[in-house]
Amino acid sequence: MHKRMMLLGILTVAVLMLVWQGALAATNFANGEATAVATPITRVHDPVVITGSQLSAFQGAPLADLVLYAYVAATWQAVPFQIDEVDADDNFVALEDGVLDGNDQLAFMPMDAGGWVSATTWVSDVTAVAYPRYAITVTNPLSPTEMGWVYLYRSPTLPRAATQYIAWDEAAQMVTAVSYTLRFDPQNFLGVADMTLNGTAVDVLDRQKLRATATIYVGPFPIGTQQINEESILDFLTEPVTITLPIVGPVRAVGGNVTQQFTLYGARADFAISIPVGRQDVPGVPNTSFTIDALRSSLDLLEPTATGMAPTTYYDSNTPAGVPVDGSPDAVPSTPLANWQQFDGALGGFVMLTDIGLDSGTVTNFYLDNGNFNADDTGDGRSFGDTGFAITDPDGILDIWQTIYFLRGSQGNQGTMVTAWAANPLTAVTGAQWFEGVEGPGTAVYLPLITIQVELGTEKITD
Ligand SMILES: [Ca+2]
Ligand SMILES: [Ca+2]
Ligand SMILES: [Ca+2]
Ligand SMILES: [Ca+2]
Repeated sequence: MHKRMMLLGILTVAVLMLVWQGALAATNFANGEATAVATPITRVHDPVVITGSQLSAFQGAPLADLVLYAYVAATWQAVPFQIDEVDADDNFVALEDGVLDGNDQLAFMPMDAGGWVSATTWVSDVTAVAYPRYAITVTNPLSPTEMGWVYLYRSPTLPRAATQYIAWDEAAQMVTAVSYTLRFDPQNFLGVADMTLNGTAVDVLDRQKLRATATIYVGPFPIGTQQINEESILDFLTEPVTITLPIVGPVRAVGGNVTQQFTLYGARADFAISIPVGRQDVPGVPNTSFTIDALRSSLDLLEPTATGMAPTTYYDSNTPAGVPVDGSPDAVPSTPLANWQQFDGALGGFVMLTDIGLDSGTVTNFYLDNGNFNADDTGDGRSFGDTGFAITDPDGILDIWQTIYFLRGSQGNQGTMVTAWAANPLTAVTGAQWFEGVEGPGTAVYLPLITIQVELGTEKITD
């Protein structure tokens, strides 16, 4: 009985909201605006990604003819966006066929979304009005009153946005994004060499460090162990480790190959690496094989007092109060596995989320803060909050997914919030519309869909 009453209450509020939404739209119509404004979306790190299958009216359209706009302060504004082609093997490619199909991806940033406009308010462009457009409703599931709208038009003549959130210099092996730069040094070692934060010029990172212990076998017999680091691993790799990013901006840079994938945004970087760690033949050496017994990947800062990052604090899901990154050792637990790790310094910081897939093996947290010089170490020979993960006795295929969210400085512990961002991507609903009130499929249900989505997200209804 109580349940039914609650359900009735939900339906009543939903219907009331439909009426209210209709009244709002009508009022704006009377003022000649035909627009509505929601609470703007406050998230700036995560993109909105829509697949071509959500844009069925544009299937087969030349990608060069599609252009994204938002209605902001009563003006149509071009929105930075890109449509990346994905081939039948799910790989991002610089050029597939140049036309939209189901698995191609439209990407843009939520803070570029604008207000809602009625289906009769269009850009002033002769070509655009001859085709349908897509109204795309973006919602922040962490705060569902935060909504925004963008409109995807088909027109080769509508101007494109000039803003770039990311740029890649292949010769310098350096990505320059809104909130960070990363430089790689493939001639000398594997991994990230330099990192700057929030428009400052100073490198805050000593380098990414790799450590591995391998056992070498001749036939079935172990003949010794070999220590490998981010420098010596170059001797074992037959492929060059120079990074190519065939897809670059304005919203993201995407690249990689079967074993490693990069997706870099203005304030977020995603890495995915897949490598075999079971027993393997040593290339070019008959009857010889090796196993990986231990593996570590970590990011080691430069001394914070020297880079201007001091005070820098390290946090992780086991260490919520934080410890100072000052070269003096700290008590940071190696277990249980931390689902996030964070640096917070004066110039900025980042939260690193790591997910590891392995057939067998033991994964632990790695953290080392020790400013004493160690002649056996690489880089500057000292460790300032050297942070990452370590694996012992791995077997099978090792899959590593890492996402780094770059933050402003002196924010304190942001781990829970960033973890929630990663777990709750922005959602997008698409609806095709036709000019001059010509209603195609989707238009008729567009408004009610939005309204119901708004309502189901509010506290009042679920209470
Ligand atoms: Ca395509
Ligand atoms: Ca460096
Ligand atoms: Ca310390
Ligand atoms: Ca160091």
